[in-house]
Amino acid sequence: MRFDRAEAARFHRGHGKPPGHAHPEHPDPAQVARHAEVSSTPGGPAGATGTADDTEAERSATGARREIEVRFDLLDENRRHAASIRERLREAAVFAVNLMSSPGAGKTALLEVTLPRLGSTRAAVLEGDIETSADAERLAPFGVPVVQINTGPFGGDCHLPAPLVADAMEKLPLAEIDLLFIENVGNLVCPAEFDLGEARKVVLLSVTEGEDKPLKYPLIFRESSLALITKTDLLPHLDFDLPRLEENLRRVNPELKVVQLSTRSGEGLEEWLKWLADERGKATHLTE
Ligand SMILES: Nc1nc2c(ncn2[C@@H]2O[C@H](COP(=O)(O)OP(=O)(O)OP(=O)(O)O)[C@@H](O)[C@H]2O)c(=O)[nH]1
Ligand SMILES: [Mg+2]
Repeated sequence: MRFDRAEAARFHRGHGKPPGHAHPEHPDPAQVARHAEVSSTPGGPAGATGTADDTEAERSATGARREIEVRFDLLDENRRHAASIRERLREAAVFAVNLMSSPGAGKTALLEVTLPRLGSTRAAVLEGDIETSADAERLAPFGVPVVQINTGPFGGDCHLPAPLVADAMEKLPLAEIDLLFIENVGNLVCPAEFDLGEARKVVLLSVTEGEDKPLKYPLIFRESSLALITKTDLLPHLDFDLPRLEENLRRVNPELKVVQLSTRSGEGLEEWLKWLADERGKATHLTE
């Protein structure tokens, strides 16, 4: 099995799966670890250094080569960083929530209405985007620590990887924070695969996106504890089948809690805030 550098880069950017991926939705690090081979020097016996599952045809096709074995496991590396983040959050008693959705479903808008309503709970935000600090600037007026993470300079990942989150956390006064929101890069696929050490994953789906999305992109709905159906103020203007969406959500994840929410009308805000407080309470209890 070969996993060349182009493929590795493509996978690292979140645009592909590692070759030989046994279960496309629940990557197993052991399955992901591969050998990268770099053919560079002619000469030497064909296939002399080939990996066990090389076919004879592959070996003769590539000819003799000097082989550099590069063992890597991107998901495993992510998992290690996530475990260390989780430990740092536990030690500092910080409850972290990873907000995930398609671009524009309303993650930053949710934070804009949430931050002023947290009472004595001390919040901070990590803002993930490929480019720009626009979302961090939107949250600046709320007076909470906000760190923008841009994945653009690191290959343009369409999700936040744990190593970047770990670095960004260094800039936060964790001892003075109770609740950390991580706004992931807008994408309904990649963020679901990368553990960030968070306590809860929350997926937002706006009513303009279509009721079929849980069936088409199931992983993010399976991984989440809560689904916020956003922009419900727009429902009167849309041909959107809310019961069908709820049924699709249940089919994909019967345990998923679902809250309808609008940052415009205020629908669902109290329920969202209650969920946050309840879940934080449970997590604190678990770590004591
Ligand atoms: N009508 C309506 N519009 C909303 C609501 N929430 C957000 N919006 C609008 O939807 C657009 C996108 O909202 P954002 O909060 O920027 O979405 P986002 O998920 O943070 O987007 P990215 O960070 O780019 O992924 C903005 O124009 C918001 O004003 C809502 O409840 N109702
Ligand atoms: Mg945003």
